Amino acid sequence: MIHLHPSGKVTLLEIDNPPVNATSQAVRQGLLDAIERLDTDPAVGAIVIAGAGRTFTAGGDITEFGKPPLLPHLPDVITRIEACAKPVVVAWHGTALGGGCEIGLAATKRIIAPDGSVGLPEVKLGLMPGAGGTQRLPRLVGPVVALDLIASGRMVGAKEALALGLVDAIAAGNLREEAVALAESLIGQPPERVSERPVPASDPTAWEATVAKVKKDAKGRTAPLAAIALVETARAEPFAAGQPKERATFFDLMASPQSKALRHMFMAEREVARVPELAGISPREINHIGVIGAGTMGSGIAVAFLDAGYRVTLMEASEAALQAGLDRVNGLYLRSVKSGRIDETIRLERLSRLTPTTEIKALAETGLVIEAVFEDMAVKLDLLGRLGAALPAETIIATNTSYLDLEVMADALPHPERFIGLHFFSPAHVMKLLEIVRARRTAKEVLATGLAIGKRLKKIAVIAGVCDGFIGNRLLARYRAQCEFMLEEGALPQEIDAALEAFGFAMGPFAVQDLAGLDIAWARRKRLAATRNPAERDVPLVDRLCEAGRFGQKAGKGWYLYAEGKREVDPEIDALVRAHAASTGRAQRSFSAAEIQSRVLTTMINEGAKILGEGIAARPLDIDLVLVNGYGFPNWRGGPMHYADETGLARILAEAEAIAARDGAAYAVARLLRELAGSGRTFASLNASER
Ligand code: T1G
Repeated sequence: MIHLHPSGKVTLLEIDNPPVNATSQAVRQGLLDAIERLDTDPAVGAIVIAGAGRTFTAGGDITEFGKPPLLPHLPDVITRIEACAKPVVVAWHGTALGGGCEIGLAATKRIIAPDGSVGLPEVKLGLMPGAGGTQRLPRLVGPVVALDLIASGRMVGAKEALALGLVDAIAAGNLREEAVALAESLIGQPPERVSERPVPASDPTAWEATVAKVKKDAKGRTAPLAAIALVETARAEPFAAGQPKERATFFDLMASPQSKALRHMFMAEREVARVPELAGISPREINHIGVIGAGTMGSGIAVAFLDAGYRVTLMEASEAALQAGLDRVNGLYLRSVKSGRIDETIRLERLSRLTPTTEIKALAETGLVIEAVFEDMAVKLDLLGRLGAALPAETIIATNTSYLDLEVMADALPHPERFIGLHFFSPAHVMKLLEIVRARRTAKEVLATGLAIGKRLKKIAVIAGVCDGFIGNRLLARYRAQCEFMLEEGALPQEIDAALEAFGFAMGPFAVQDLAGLDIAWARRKRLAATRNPAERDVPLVDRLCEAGRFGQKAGKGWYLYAEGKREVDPEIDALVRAHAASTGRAQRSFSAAEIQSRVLTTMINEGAKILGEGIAARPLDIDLVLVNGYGFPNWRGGPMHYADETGLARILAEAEAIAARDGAAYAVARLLRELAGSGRTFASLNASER
């Protein structure tokens, strides 16, 4: 775990705990023992601490969290490092995160590799640094910068770290050799300790502005607010008084539901890629892909692939449509340059890998073709027939459909085992979620290739089976309908949106519909009208809105009025909703926010349980990832299935039974929910491989 490399009067202490040198119990013990030994060894004049492998350390071992803490505690180890009578230099490479950053803050000097980065990301796990970070960082870089870094959890690169005073030097060549030389130069000097420094004075306006920003960005999360209090403590009190407060906050947050949820998310994001049945199956190597359809979706997909280093052939039916698509792609890149995300050289390099075409045969040289044409089965079937004829038998063919039946599409293709769904979310180059839809005949190798592509695109790729709406849109359809049912029983759209926004959703469902455009839902309703089961509860309000030209934000009005982009409640909508509600003959009453939340969440959870029972999603964590990364579900609630466990399945079951009794067969209680609640088990117990 800890290796010692003596070099003259300097000893380099190396942390070696793959894959990311987390400060697990054995590392903490090893560090403590080594420091005590080196501190008293007369042959040693100074110490360097470095990390083996790809990174210095990613900090606290997340797999130990939530369990009884094991001795020695990291803060004590770090206090011992700082108390060392000899100079200690930390050599940061890769990522020095959390506890890894805190080790460095206790050193005499810090040196970083040019491509290294450093940060205190604990807030992303619903925590605060617990090993002195909140008390030492303000003393090193000032309270304003410290608060920004601690509350945002962002990592800073070497150059910024130097500019902020977070490091003393950037290595010009060999990091370890330069760290040893720096340590050597300090021998004999009494080590300067960060904890003994005063917190530098700060501009009150800048401080107030940073505090205000942190509060605004917190949006329901408690950890960022704790950052304000802890940096305030550092300003007001000596280190010895501040550290116990930091420690107490750390343990409070560790026990909080928010941190538990965020840790679940962290683990789920990594677990989702582990699909037991695909173990040992090698994905195909693909570097050149084709996209058909250069509308909003298609051009976003093309950009996502270009950004990840692929060659992309973009096809449209006509020159005019192709040009419009290219304009879209160019527009996205110009915006990225303007915002500083990429520079001109990168833009040109990415665009150089794009080949526009109107010829289907130009796609023959690609390894994967994604169709993103109009969402209409006849259009798709016609295209798939032509693709089947024009492409080699092994080319993987993917559809970006969000609702249509993949089995029907697969029938239109020779070699349907190469057919798969790659359901991107708009804007495709930004949104993290990718649903990978497996049809009945999809080959495992093709599925594994889909997952590998998702990883290269840096997306969270979740495998879903074929059903109407897959995982995300199927849940969405159900809970949206539930929101509309409440409109028939006395609630108003703004009340429902406010309740769900208070729960933590980025936007309420009616505001989201206005943003996306109501005509989409309307077109779908018209398409499904003929086959709709008349016994099923249905709310025709969207039809009324669209008939009145209220298509949402783009029309300046939908469920709300939009004056200069600002959302405003419209009395006309209140009247329309009330009149419709009265016409149903249902009893009218008012709804509390808690009631609205409970009904919507239960509907989501019940449908999630059905999806699990049917094998559409493999594990509850897959559903949690879809809702959080594609549908604005607050990550600090951990997704609907995690939330269900936290709420208690008995309570969820009772509400689900009430919904089923009122709203009919489509809302019947999921067998799995009944079974789990009945046997006192949780959804988490089905995340078998999650640690
Ligand atoms: N503990 C345990 N395992 C970890 C880990 C950690 N901190 N970080 C990563 N792993 C595992 C991860 O599960 C995966 O495992 C493998 O390493 C590679 O990770 C008092 C206590 C470091 C930027 O929040 O941000 O310090 O799936 O796939 O994309 O204040 O991991 O292979 O089995 O993510 O190259 C603060 C969290 C802790 C850092 C690397 N630290 N990690 O990203 O690889 S709180 C964090 C990351 C703290 C003190 C407290 C990233 C990464 P497997 P990966 P990557």
